[in-house]
Amino acid sequence: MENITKDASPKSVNSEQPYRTGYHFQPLKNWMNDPNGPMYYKGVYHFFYQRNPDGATFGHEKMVWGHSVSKDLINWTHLNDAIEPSCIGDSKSCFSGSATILPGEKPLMLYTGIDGKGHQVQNLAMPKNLSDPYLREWEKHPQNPLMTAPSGVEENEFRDPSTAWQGKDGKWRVIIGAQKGDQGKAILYKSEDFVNWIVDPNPFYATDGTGVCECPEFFPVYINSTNGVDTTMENSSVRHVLKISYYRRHLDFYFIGKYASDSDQEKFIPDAKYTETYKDLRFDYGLYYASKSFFDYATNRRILWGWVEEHDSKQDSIDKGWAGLQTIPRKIWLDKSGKQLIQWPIEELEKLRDKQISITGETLLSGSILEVKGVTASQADVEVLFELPDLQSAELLEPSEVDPQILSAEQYASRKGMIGPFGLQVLASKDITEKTTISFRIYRVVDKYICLMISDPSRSSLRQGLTKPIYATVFDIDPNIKTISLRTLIDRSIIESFGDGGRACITSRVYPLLAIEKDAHLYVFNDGNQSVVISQLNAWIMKQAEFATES
Ligand code: DQQ
Repeated sequence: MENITKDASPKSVNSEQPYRTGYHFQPLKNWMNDPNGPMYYKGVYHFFYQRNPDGATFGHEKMVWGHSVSKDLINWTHLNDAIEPSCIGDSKSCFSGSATILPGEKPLMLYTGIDGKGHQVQNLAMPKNLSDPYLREWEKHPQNPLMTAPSGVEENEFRDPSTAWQGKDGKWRVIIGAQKGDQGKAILYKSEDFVNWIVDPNPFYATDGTGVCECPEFFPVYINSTNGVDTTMENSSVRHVLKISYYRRHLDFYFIGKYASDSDQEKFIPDAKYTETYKDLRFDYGLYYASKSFFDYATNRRILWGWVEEHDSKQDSIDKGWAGLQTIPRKIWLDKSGKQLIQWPIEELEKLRDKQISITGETLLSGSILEVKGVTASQADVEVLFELPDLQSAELLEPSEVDPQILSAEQYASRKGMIGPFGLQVLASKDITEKTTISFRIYRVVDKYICLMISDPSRSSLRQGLTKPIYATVFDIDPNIKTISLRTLIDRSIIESFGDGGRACITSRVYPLLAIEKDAHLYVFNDGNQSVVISQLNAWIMKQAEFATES
């Protein structure tokens, strides 16, 4: 790489900026939101993202696409902005979009522009020089905008083209998020040449009462493999996933189902409808939005990115000079049950694992707390396998009580549990006045067992003025289960937790006052009546990822 400067020494950045992360993706400064157009091209991973070039808050009328490249999805070089307002289709902003790699290794970007009237329209951008693996320069198609809001779609609620796929008839398809009245929809367009697009009169997917569907995604997953698959694949070896970011709830939901491509009305038929209850499937039950995945054909993985916003104030963002993080890229695949996706941090992250502390076969009696000593726990990767007691002793719940919202509320959480809560206390101060708790608690419901997983930052900071919601989810567990795993990625102001091998994920943002740098501690605890055993715990201090800037 020529003309690369390493960004300011991490130490100095972090002592003034305790909440800047050590290994999660961040630009040098300013506001960042949605991941855009991630892809692999000629040996290089590309990551684009929504960015305000002028400041640390969302840039109404001036959003651009930031651009960074990497060989391993962990260490990054920031390049110049890739897509900025420059044509009639995007004079007021370049909003989110996706990459499609056409046959012959030709990457194209479909993205939303805000035009001079403030309307949302869809544009095409192409790399200027395909022999540059960094794809530093992008140009706009002269016919932009290629799509304006069709009838039945509001002009201000028409955005975020997905990655396109090719149907059996050879035509390209793309879905775009939209709204009419209170109905949210993903509308389908088709094209023979990627430039002239024709809207399908029937929505590909629609939900009443949801408001606009942002950042829709549509991709296949193998039924019997953890490998990823190209977006165009359509045969009996795959099922399809539709992801919608519902603006009104500011949450990402996904649906597994059937791509009815042969019927008169080409559409997606989900196995389970959106219910607006805890039963809806989500990639992450914490702070997480506008996610975007891509098929990494170099390693045959589908990799998912997600935006994690701030939970301190707007003024804090201005003072910090930045806002917004991305999760660690996660490999995703269909669970053997076919009923949900599984997620796991990409294995490249493990290169950053440094000093390791292990605990094996330690019993955690009721009410015990054990410090994991020797690990600077402000930047760590922790994996624990808990051995469970006999499940028969689990508390009984009525089916009507099975709701993570109810179970994580004070009234239930304050009751002493039988099996759990047990788990980790992370980014904790020495005296534990500050801590974020990630816990499991097992219940019996009629003839099955469920696990409640909670990420609770309510005591994460002595600072005032922070938003500290308790996040929770429940999932069924096998009645013969003997162990349950928890992996937590701790990185100064972000905590990403993966329960039961990636079946349930929860991300939180925290801003401790005491538990920073060397003063961040890590504990394992058990508050349930029954003992649990730490079958195996491994905690690694995480090295700093490299972030460089090309000048
Ligand atoms: N963010 C983008 C929009 C998208 C929203 C603008 C989702 O394109 O709908 O920054 O966070």
